[in-house]
Amino acid sequence: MSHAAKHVRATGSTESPDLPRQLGDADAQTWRGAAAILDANWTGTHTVPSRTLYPHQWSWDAGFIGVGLAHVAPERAWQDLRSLFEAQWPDGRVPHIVFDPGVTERDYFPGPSFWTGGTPYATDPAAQDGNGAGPRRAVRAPGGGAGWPGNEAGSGRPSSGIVQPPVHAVGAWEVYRRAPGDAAAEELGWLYPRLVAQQEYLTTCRDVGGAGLAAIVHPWESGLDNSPAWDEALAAVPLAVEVLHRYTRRDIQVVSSDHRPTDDDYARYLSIALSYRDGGYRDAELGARHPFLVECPGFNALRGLAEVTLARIAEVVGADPAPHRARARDITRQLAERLFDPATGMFHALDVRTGRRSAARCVNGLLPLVLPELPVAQVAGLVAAIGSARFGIDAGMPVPSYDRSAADFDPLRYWRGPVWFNINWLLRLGLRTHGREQLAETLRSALLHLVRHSGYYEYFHPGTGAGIGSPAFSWTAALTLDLLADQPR
Ligand code: 2M8
Repeated sequence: MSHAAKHVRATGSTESPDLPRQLGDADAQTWRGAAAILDANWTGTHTVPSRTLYPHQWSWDAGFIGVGLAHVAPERAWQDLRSLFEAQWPDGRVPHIVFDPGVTERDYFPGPSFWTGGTPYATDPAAQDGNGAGPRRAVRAPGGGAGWPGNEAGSGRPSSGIVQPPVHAVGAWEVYRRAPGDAAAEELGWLYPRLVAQQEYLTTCRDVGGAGLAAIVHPWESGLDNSPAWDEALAAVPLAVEVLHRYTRRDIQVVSSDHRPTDDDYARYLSIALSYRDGGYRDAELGARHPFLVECPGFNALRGLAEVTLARIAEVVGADPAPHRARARDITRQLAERLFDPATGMFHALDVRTGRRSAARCVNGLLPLVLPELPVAQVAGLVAAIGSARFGIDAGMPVPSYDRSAADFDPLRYWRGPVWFNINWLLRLGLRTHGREQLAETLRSALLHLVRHSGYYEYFHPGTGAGIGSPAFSWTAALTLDLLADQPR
């Protein structure tokens, strides 16, 4: 029996005792399929996004996975979040990947040796490429969780040095809300100071532009890795294709290269990451030395939503909610003043190095809808954009990752057109926050239609709805559970 299967038996979640009563037979089957994927992707300590493409733990994936596990295995959701936050760095950053020492360097690139610049822990003696081979030795990324109170020894797992959108407060809150009680309150109490430190890091160390918005130092930090939102800023990064001679891409060995970033883009991704790494992952004076610094509307909207949610969590754990409310208000105001374009009715990424906003209409520009105090006129602009032919859900398809009418809209390539479940889940939350129940329900039905017909894929073709990328994808399965549980009454 596999390790995952053993654990499933131990936690007993496969039979879905929490199957919502109101589900018909077809929905019950969709529910069981989703729960089984979360079981299969559970390693015993954390959930991987996908067994084929992403064999480690990813930061924002863990937040969305928590939302789904809340329905079928809340104790596993807490363990998953703990496992991620045990790798939090002393400066508060939560790394975008926490590596599983049981997985070889060959199984994912860029792996630990890339991020640490050290000797990899690869146990595969055949791994002799630039991805790193060497003596069997564990390395730990700077920080590695060591030094956090109560976690002095660190997680013992190496990590990357960049971050992802902070959706963990939302994930934790959903787990608590769906299955409250003393044990859940205790878990929230453990997480709360860590979530606060994560926000503190983003607010202080990443305010490179000086206006109160956090800058991302790599497209991967946005979670929308290959979005056209980064094209302009990325084009200014010197292209050094030689970097691809030193490293071997793993992604295009697993899925079609037509669906993934081009080699030129990938070379730039690597050189930006190497620049940050070689600067010791320090954030001081980034403006003077780092080649990519962008204020992303999606990232900052989720940072604001985290503060809104931390205010709720603070009330449960006996902390003061007021500073969180104030910070959520500040972030909302700064986003509204700095990244909104009245001409397009949506938000756009801003290149801190040039002060220019990207003209591209990308789905991260719709995400500020999750903020409850967004000015009414901006809410109206976003709702109009969501309903327009550019992003419209009239055709029965959820919102694509990029403007359908753009000349370079690409229905297959990663974040440049396809439909993503997590983003649409957030948009539905935003629509509900602003009382657009009918549109929210249209979106919920369209999302469920996709998984019923195509399966629980990583992303979907925005025309045909066909599944693309990795099958049996954790956040798609997790959020499916949440959408099924959340039937309108
Ligand atoms: C994708 O990103 C990773 C790098 O972090 C990759 O392409 O290898 C993105 O879709 C990201 O948002 C996601 O968290 C990750 C794992 O699902 O995959």
